[in-house]
Parts: sequence; structure tokens; C-alpha cells
Amino acid sequence: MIWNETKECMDRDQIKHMQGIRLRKLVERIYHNVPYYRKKMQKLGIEPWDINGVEDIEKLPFTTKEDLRDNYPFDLFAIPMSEVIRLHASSGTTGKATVVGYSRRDIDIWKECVTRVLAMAGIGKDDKIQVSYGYGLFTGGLGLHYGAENLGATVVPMSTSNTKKQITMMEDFECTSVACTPSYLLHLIEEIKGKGDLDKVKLKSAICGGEPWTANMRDNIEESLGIKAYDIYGLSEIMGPGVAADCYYHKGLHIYEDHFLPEIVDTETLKQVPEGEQGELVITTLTKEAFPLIRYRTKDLTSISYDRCDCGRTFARISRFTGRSDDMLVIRGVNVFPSQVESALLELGETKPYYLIIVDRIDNMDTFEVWVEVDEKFFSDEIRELEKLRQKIAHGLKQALGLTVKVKLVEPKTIERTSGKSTRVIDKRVLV
Ligand code: DLL
Repeated sequence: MIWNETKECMDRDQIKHMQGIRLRKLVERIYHNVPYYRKKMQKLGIEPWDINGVEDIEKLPFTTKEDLRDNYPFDLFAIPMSEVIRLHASSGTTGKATVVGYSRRDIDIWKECVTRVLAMAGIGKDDKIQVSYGYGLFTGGLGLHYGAENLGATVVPMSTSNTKKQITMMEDFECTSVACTPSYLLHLIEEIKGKGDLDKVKLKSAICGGEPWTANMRDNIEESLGIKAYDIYGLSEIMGPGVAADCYYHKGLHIYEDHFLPEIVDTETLKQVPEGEQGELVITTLTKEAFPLIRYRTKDLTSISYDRCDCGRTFARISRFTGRSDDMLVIRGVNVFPSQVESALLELGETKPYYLIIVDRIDNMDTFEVWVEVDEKFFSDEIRELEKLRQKIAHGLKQALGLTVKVKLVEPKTIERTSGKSTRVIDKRVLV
């Protein structure tokens, strides 16, 4: 079913024209309502009327996660707080979270985008969708939830964790779709297979995203369950899930260009690269009211194609992501920057400035271990003292990252010193 053919199948000239009008309005709005953007534009000598269409986008400055941190929590909001009806947040590069606000219209547009994604995956009113993304400040749970309700499907709001209960609900309620990270779905599949209960699962589709995954992981999911697994992309800074998603043909993710203007730029020169070439995805939010972003550097690496898809949709498609241009890790759907670990350790004290993060994937679940060097005296003290310190650090890291962390305390000079850039992370997950 194509839910919104008129919007998703416009011809390219129409799309460009509409984006131009929306971009002009956006620039005017942020110039007048967000002092930070106004100053940035004035510094570059740009006035709102210099932006007449999408071809002028490169005149505008980029926005980065650091800009969001510098304006924490609300200084980039473009409407009064009385008009903001929801806040979400995700990890910042250090202690401070990235905060996002939504007006009522922003929430409606978000709902519509997710509804399109689900409709594109063939989900309708007769389906029951189990939402196993986290509910709360993370955008996954509520994003999928409202989109599915808007479509008229029956939502089972499971959120994360409690695998046994997840499986019971999936089987007893005869859910026909599930929305969760691909690695968690693989974990669920292993558990269900282990019980010999695969025939009790009535799924027809899965909506997977929130973390990088490979074509092999998708094949594994599709073949194990005999379903279609769709890729959904998004980031909280821009909106949440539903910025882009793939269709039945799995030939790239359609980006909702009526709301998001994509560019692919070279990570060194920051100039746009030609269609089909790899670079960093940069997004301008064309319609957002509360928290508009111009040229936001997502750090996600991909390429773009403007050809009409086999499904008939004309919105540009971005290819499966090949990685990130920064050091952000996605652990069980949670974003973690090594710098967050560093600042949490610094705050706790009692450790040396040497740590090593070891990431692995065991039984399709990500594991996150941190080795921390501590003073020799802890090793000569009673073992109880060492264990107390280990627990304190594990607790502190859990608070800071929102993630269970296995901590190993090691003696000074255990962690390899290098003359160049030190290796803070060993990621053993081979995404195959
Ligand atoms: O992960 C929003 C989301 C929730 C998307 C549920 C899809 C499903 P953040 O926590 O801000 O938001 O993390 C965003 O996760 O910049 C990518 O690096 C990564 N990511 C998200 N979806 C995909 C995907 C949500 N389909 C960051 N493929 C992004 C690869 C993805 N990476």
C-alpha cells in the first residue's frame, strides 16, 4: 500500500521548488528567532534574502553537536517554551545531553513520517506492532508508537528489556510486526529458536534501525522468520526515527525530502560531493518549528541517489550507512562517545587518565567493558577495597552513559601507550 502517493511521488522539479520555498521561510525564521544563528550568519555576511532556493544552501553555515552543547539546553529553540509540547534528549559528546523540543506541528509531522515508513512496510490497521525500542527520552519508542497509532495499527508498547516477556507477548498477542534494533531482533530470534517455538511467531515484518546493521544481518532476520525487515533511520537532533526508511525493494532509504533537505559532503573539504559518492550526511530541517537545524552534520557516512525507485517513489535515497566520521559508538541502540567515559572517570576521581573501551557482541547482544588504570595501592590493599572501587566506577559510568558497563581495574601501565593518537576503543563487533 502506498499511503501518501501524492507526497511521495512528486516529480523532482516540484520537490526542489517546494524545498526552496521552505528553506527561504526557515532561514527567515531562524534569523529572527534564534540569536545564535543570526550572529553566525551575520559573521559570514549572509542576510535571509541571500537564500533564494536550495542552490543557495552552501552559503549557510553548518551546525554541529558542539553547537548544540554550547546552547544547552534551550538556546537554539525558535519558539517560546509555552509552544513546546515535548522534549527528548540523547547523548552529548561529554556530560551534557543534546536536547530537542517539538511544537504540536512538529509532533504531527513526526507522526506522519513514521506512518509513511510503516505503510511503506505494508503495515496497516489490521496489524499488531510490538514496539521494543526504549520509551522515554530516547526517541525510538514514542516515535514508532505515535506513528503506528496514527496509522491505525494496534500498538503493543513493550519498550526494551525482559526478553522472556517480549517473546510471550509477541506469541500470545500474535504480533504481526516488531520494531526494535536489528541486533536485539537477532537475539530474540536465537531465544525463540532455543525454545523450539518459531512456529508460534506470526510476524510478517520488522522495522529495524537505531544502529548500523549489514545486509547479512537483514538476510539472517528475513530467512529465520520468513519476514521482510525494513531499515529505519533517524536521529534525535533532527526528529527521531522516520527521517528515512527503505521500501520493499531494499534499494536505499527514502529520505522525506519534504521535511528534510539532505546533502552529502566531503568530510575534509566540507563541499558537496557528486551524486553516488560517499560522504557525510548533512540535513536541514525544512519544516521544524521548535528546534530547526540548518546544515546539521550527522557524521553518518552514506551516498545519495535521486533516481526514481522501483517502487515509484521519487524522494532521494541514501544508501546503507557505512560508518561514522566521528568516534560515536552505538551500543544496544544507546549512543556513547569515548569522551563521555573520560569525563565520567574524571568526575569520579581515583583513577589514572588511562582507560580502554572494549566492545563486543555476544549472542547478538553488545557488551561494553571499560578497563581503568588505578593506583598501585589499591592492589596492595584488601581485595574488598578494590571491589568497592570497581563497583563505584561501574555505577558512575552507568549513571553517565545510561548503559550497564563491565569495569575491570588494572594496574598502572597495563594499557598500551602509543606515541600517536592513543587507542581508546577496541570494537570487536564484526558486522557481518
Ligand atoms: O537512534 C533514532 C532511531 C530510533 C532511529 C529507532 C531508528 C529507530 P539517536 O539515539 O539520536 O536516534 O541515534 C542516532 O544512530 O546518527 C546513526 O549513527 C545511528 N542510526 C540510527 N538509525 C540507523 C540506521 C535514534 N538505520 C544515530 N542505520 C544516527 C545505521 C543508524 N545507523
